[in-house]
Amino acid sequence: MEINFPGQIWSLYNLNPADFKLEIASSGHINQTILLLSKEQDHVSFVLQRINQTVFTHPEVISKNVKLAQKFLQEQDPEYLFIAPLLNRDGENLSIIAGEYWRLLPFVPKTKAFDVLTEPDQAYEAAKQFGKMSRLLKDLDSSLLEPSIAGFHDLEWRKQQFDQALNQTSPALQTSAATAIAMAHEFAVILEEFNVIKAVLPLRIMHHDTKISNVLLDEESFKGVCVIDLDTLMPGYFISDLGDMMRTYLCAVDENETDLSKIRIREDFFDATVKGYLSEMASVLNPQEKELILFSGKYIIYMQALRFLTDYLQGNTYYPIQYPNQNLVRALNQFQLLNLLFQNERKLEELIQECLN
Ligand code: GN1
Ligand code: MG
Repeated sequence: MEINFPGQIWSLYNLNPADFKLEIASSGHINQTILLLSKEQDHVSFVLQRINQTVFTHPEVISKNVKLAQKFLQEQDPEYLFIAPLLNRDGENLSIIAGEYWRLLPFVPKTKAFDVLTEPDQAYEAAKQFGKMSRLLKDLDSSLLEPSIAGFHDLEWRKQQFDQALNQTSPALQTSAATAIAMAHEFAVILEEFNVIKAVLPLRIMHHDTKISNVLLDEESFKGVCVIDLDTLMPGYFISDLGDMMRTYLCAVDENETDLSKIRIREDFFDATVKGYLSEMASVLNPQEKELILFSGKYIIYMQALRFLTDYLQGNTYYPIQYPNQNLVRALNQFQLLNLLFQNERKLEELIQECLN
């Protein structure tokens, strides 16, 4: 695939094109990501990203949120590794070129991002990193940050989008997705619970995309180093972050797995995830929030299943696909994980109690 980006980037960031080789990064559904590999050091030095403006209609909101968090953290915890975009020649963390939004991020050497985890310790470390960021930001007024995507984790809105897509889709897609559609209705109790609890949940500054590929671990020791992808750092509920960890750390296969029999909840990973998160957030979360630990997984996994299914019914305009019914497969995959969360509920609640004590 040809790698295209505006030539002005080089001078905007004082880089010499002759010093780098370019590569396309394959992970991530939303933004286009290009790796800049230093020819001299033979490793990635920078990550160049073009922000998807269909998804992020106001990229300057991301920029503003990140700046606010960065300033706060620099003052409060100067040691904390916060991966913000680099400033360009004009002192901006976002470069607007021909109507497109670009940013350059530093690459953190000797780290690795995973798509699935192989050791519970990795889950502990990853969960701890996301918990740590929320803990360090707990005294920054969340109302100063703005949503970078309106309604992003609003389950009610996601369900409405699904209902609408279902009404408007073709009979053929309604038939091929019948099993997933039935599950979307069956699990709507999660939405009822969400509507009750959201009234009591405090707004905090959350990451909102804590999937396992968004945290960097040391490539040798697997100790947590930092979190990445701050596009959705914005006000929200803690269930958004802990829930997406459950969605992506518990299982040995990811959302793209087609063989649903491979989807299993690894209890030791569940335990490690909750422990890692609480190692930072136990002193921050209130008693009501602590009762919603398992609910966080139900909420996010259900929402992700709905989002994949909605996209399938709408003709795959949001999540890129490699084969025609991939978004349906992803939805069924997530519903299977959700089924297992319910089936194992008692055991998982016991584990949570042990973690809290
Ligand atoms: C998208 O940015 P990326 O590809 O990590 C999505 C998340 C989903 C995730 C599912 C802005 O994340 O909400 O959980 O895909 N991000 C956006 O893999 O929609
Ligand atoms: Mg993202």
